[in-house]
Amino acid sequence: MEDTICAIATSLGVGAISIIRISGPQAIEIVNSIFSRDIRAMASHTIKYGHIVSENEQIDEVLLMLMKAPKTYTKEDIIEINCHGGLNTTNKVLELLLKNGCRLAEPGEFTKRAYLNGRINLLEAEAVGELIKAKSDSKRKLSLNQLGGNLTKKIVNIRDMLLSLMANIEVNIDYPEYTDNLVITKNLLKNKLTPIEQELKSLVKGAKYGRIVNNGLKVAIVGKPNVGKSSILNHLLDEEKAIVTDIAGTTRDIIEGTISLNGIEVTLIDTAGIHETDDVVESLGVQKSKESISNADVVLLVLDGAKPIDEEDASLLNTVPKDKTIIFVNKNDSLIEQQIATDLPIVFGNTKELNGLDELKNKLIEYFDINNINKDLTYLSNARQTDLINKASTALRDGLKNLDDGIPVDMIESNLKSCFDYLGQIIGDTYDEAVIDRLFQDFCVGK
Ligand SMILES: Nc1nc2c(ncn2[C@@H]2O[C@H](COP(=O)(O)OP(=O)(O)OP(=O)(O)O)[C@@H](O)[C@H]2O)c(=O)[nH]1
Ligand SMILES: [Mg+2]
Repeated sequence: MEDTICAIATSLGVGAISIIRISGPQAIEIVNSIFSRDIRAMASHTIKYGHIVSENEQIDEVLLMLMKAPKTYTKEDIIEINCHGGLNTTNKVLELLLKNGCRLAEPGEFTKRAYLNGRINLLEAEAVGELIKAKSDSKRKLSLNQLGGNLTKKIVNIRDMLLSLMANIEVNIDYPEYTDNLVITKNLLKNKLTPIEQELKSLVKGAKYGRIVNNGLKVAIVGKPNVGKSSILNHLLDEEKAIVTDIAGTTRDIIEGTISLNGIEVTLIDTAGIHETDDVVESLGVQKSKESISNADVVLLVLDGAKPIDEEDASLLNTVPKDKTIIFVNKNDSLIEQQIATDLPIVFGNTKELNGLDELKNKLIEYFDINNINKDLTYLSNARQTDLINKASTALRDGLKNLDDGIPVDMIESNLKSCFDYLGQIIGDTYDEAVIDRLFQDFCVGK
């Protein structure tokens, strides 16, 4: 971090203004050497008008913003040069900075410095990256809330409670003769850990919600041929995306489309009808349909309501994963009386009179608790955070279980320590350099 880094912070292309950002100990000195006015005595958080010059040639007319350490994004001296937009001018100013001692910043390096200098924690740094990429209101709010600090506060509070319990247990071990210290008994520890377990559980549940907001949901539409899978896809998308005919085996490959359910991105995946076939192309399609079942968040198993359940339907009803399947009995415009023996959620409808499709959407909203997801939007979200909160929660649960199994209080401390460490990794209090490097590589240059 002794280097002074620079990068174009705005997207490169023809535009009114481009911003070049410089951060580091030599920022003022380097910019001073290419600016028409002396900025060494310039007050912090002010703007100066002038020209970028190289060997007496004016390169551009600019506004220069100076922010002196430590009240800056990186906690280092930062200068932002507002130059005219466009490739040539912007690149020329950047080249001059590089020639005069700056190094080109790596992706996310400004935010990495903000984190390493203690301006933001790792959770907040990740939120910055997500905020820039956010393409929907929900994603934007999720990132903004992570940046807002409430989650950090929750995690810091839990860690403080764990730390004070661990310290108290240590004191009990090291100074058993001091009777005025609070003695952590099994019951006392259980009473203290139970609310923490609840809090961790809610963070784990929140992380599931956060993942849904960030990654959306995948719904695989499966069933035997000709039951109306592609018709359902088309109607849900409100677009003639897939070919529909009365010939069984019309769809041979995966066809995808995306809808928004109360702000959550839902990818609908139409698949080839699953059945035994000798046709090479069709059987490859069937293979893909089966893969879609394993990759989906929910499987929509479509049955033909106009015909009795046959062996192929029965076999599918048996093989679909019970924990993530909804049944849609299609063609109820010509429904025959029949009983479908299943405990799975079931919706009846058809694509001719457009019956049951709204109910199906509501079922999906209910199934994934989408209305509740949207209420709060203060969740951990990415895979790293989810993995760590799961581990933290498991460590604490293990501690409580060990207590119940009669393991002495002082031996529970290692469970508490694991929980404490996993939570620390979420906010980057303890960190692994490789993880940090990988994390910032996903950022754009200039952030
Ligand atoms: N009566 C009636 N016919 C329907 C309904 N939905 C689809 N169909 C008809 O059923 C036939 C098959 O529809 P598709 O949507 O192509 O069925 P699929 O499940 O995608 O078929 P494959 O791609 O071959 O697996 C077409 O002739 C549709 O018009 C419905 O709700 N009622
Ligand atoms: Mg089809």
